[in-house]
Amino acid sequence: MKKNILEAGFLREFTRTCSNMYRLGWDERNGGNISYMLDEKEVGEYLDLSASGRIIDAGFEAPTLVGKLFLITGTGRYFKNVELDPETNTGIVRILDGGKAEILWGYAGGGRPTSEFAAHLMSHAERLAKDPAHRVIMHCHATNTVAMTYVHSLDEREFTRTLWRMATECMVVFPDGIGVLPWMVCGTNEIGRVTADKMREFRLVVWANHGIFGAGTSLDEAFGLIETVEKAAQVYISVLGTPIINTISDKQLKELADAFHLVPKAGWLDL
Ligand code: 2HA
Ligand code: ZN
Repeated sequence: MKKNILEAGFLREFTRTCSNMYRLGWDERNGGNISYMLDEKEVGEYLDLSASGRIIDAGFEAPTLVGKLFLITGTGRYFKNVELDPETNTGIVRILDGGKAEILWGYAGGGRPTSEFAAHLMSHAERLAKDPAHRVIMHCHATNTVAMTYVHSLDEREFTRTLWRMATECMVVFPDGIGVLPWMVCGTNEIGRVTADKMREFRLVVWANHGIFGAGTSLDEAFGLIETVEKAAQVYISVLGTPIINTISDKQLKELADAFHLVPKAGWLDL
């Protein structure tokens, strides 16, 4: 007898995260998407994993992810509605070889995973290669982060340095910095590939004039990364145009990193 998946801890945490992000204003309409790599044994308590499901075309191959299970928001679905009806607005897929995926649960009524499936899966493959504990890729339209891409240089060293200064937390949360991509058409394998390439080096990738991607070993970690960037970007937008008379120096940023035993991205502090 299988347990009720609507009561599964991983599903509850996922749907609550979508609600939080919606209320923060980061996921208007169908904006944003999350994918969460699940533990097969845990999912097996809720679903019969030997039953075969609807096969979909993923549009690309992710050889190192074959056999892995992901809980992913659905394309065209609204974060606002995920917690109310997870079975329609999200789904669980198993990655198959040959660029296919099998729907094991969800996407009721004929849905499928997010339009940013490529960016998610390619990024999972890169993060997993770096860190076996990696689990989550999260994308949203965090307002101040997007605003900042209109008025700040998109040079990733400069972008990161500005954020490091805008809130003391930043150096502690993302000493490894932020990757920044110029505006591109979203929902394509091309943007997926360049995002994943950045994910080799960074856990955070900003898409100029669009949004941000965060990677983490848990939903909380990916969310916390994005939340910290967004807070600092909010401070930046709040003081924009006003002469800065107090800031955090590179020497102080180094002291901060040392105090927390962290190594800032090499060469990104002027010491
Ligand atoms: O899911 O956010 O980037 C809708 C989007 C596309
Ligand atoms: Zn988006």
